[in-house]
Amino acid sequence: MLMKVVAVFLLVASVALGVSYDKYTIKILNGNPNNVNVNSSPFIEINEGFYYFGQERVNWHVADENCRKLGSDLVSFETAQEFDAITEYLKSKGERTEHWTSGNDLGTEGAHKWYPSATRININRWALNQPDNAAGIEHCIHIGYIYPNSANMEMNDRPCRDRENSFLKYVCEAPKPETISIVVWK
Ligand SMILES: [Ca+2]
Ligand SMILES: [Ca+2]
Repeated sequence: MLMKVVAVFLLVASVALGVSYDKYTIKILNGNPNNVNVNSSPFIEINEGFYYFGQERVNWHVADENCRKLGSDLVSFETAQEFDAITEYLKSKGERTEHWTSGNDLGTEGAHKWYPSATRININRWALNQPDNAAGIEHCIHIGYIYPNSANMEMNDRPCRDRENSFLKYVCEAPKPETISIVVWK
């Protein structure tokens, strides 16, 4: 009888020990909370996002290809704060030229979305009377000083390609970094 009790006790003890700790504990955090030194070149960190400013003047499709070659996409401004951070950066560099974003209504006329997330563009940073789909051929969105008297950079739709005003610089946005920490008992 005593032997049986001891055997049961040992069994319970071993089960208890077996679940008392995990050999590995994995934790995934957004961003780089421990400020680990990361080489993000050629992307520049602005407000916790990483961006590349393409200097060649190309049509929207080539700009999109160039960003994807870098493992990124044309920039999507999900928030007004992100838009303001990037335009402030360009301003600080004395940059007044126009840049392509990922925004377009190539899928459905009038339904302007960011690409490739297909989320509606809902920031209020359009230039006056834009997007106007002028001549029925403007389906890609860029930022710049749209009118001669524009005080700030704003958004406008333009022909994506094949027109003399379809060749612009561009902004790429890298995927958001995540930090994975692994705690190991050794
Ligand atoms: Ca973004
Ligand atoms: Ca327009």
